Amino acid sequence: MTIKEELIGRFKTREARIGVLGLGYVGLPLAVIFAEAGFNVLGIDPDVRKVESVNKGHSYIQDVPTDQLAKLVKSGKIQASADFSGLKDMDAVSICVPTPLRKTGDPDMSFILSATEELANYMHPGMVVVLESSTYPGTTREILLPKLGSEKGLVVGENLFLAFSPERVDPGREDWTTYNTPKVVGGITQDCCDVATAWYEQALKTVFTVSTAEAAEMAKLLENTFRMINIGLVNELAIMCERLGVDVWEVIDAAASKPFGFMKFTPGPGLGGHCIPIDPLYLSWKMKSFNYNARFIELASEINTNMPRYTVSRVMDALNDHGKALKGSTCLVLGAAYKPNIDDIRESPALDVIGLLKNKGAKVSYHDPYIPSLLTHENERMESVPDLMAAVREADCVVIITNHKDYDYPAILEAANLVFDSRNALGKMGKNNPKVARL
Ligand code: SAJ
Repeated sequence: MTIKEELIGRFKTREARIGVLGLGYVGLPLAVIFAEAGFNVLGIDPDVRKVESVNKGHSYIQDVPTDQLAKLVKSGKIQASADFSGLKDMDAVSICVPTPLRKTGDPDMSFILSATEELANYMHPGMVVVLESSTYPGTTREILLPKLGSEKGLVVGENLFLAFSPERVDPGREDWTTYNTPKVVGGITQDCCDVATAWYEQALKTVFTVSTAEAAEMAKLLENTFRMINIGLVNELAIMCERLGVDVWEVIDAAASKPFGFMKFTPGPGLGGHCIPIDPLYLSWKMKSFNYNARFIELASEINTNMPRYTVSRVMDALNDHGKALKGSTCLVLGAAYKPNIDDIRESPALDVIGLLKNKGAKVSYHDPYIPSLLTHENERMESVPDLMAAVREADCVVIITNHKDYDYPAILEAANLVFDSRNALGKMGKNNPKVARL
């Protein structure tokens, strides 16, 4: 029996020991899904608070119910540690670490590098490693393969199996979950792909295989670049419609009535989250090393990055139309999370809008039912206002940035002096309403 056959057999009997490196919004759900499939899972994370929380059976991830985690921890199916040495007993390891941008806008590979270097200390023949972090094409082959393979005396495709499988977690979504979202897998070799697929198929509903790790890395970047560019398109359309005196929301709804050949995106105050504004820049950065300028990505990024400033200029216009200067006016920002109905504020355009409003001399407060407090880009701590309706009544302008479903928009509109609605949260109530300006 070859090492490949033996390893695949251990996945089928659930004897294989699974390691998940990184217990964030991708890693913890993945650890749970492997444990639910019957594997013993060791979660590794340098953040001891996460480790302690998991070992207490307490979930800190919106998509992982605490009772589900507690049951798996109690039964011994899941345990967590901040000590990487547990990896020496693992047969299979998924790496789910962040891939942010540096301040310079270049990829920050430090998390992948440190995870790989730690894992390299514990590599042994007969291991499969799958990288899940969104990254530029070539990362698995150029960074992980040497450090986990040749430098450790292992031969990829024979006693080391290495693959890439992009995470597709959409925090807060209930229809598409870690289990039922099709999972793309691409290996350094076909045998690598076979082993990684055999592993993932034990726990996930559908695995979609591609011929190389690069194809899998690129598929993920296409998914998110597609979104970023189309959001940039509708953001520019909003700017054009305002110049033309046309209602961009009406135009988009009309275009979306086309049952084929169109996909609806909506404009907003900017692009938030840890995927969409960032992943495409990993691709444009990589292409620079091929002396290729990814113009669509650069242009869309420029438009999206400018939307907070454009939004503030429109708030200024709205106040002006009501005989008020932005300077000295009270602005209440409604919704700080980067998208509706979640508690994640990473890269949220609300932070940019708050900073820009303050720079213009406005007195700014915010409310968000999911974000009790936040740290502004200027490192100022702000708390969500305790009495929403009082704040609405007192504000010279309510600025809707994130359209959480929790808000009573008719009541807010009734109580407000003026509303700038950057998300069409008010819908028809906001159209041709003298108290409402819209993106
Ligand atoms: N946004 C717009 N207009 C739109 C859609 C989004 O302005 O039409 C803004 C959002 O407000 C947010 C940002 O873009 O600030 C990103 O929104 P998103 O809906 O793309 O949500 P994300 O960042 O959580 O993206 C995730 C991604 N999932 C993964 O990377 C695994 C993405 O691939 C998913 O397609 C997306 O969720 C989804 O469909 O919800």
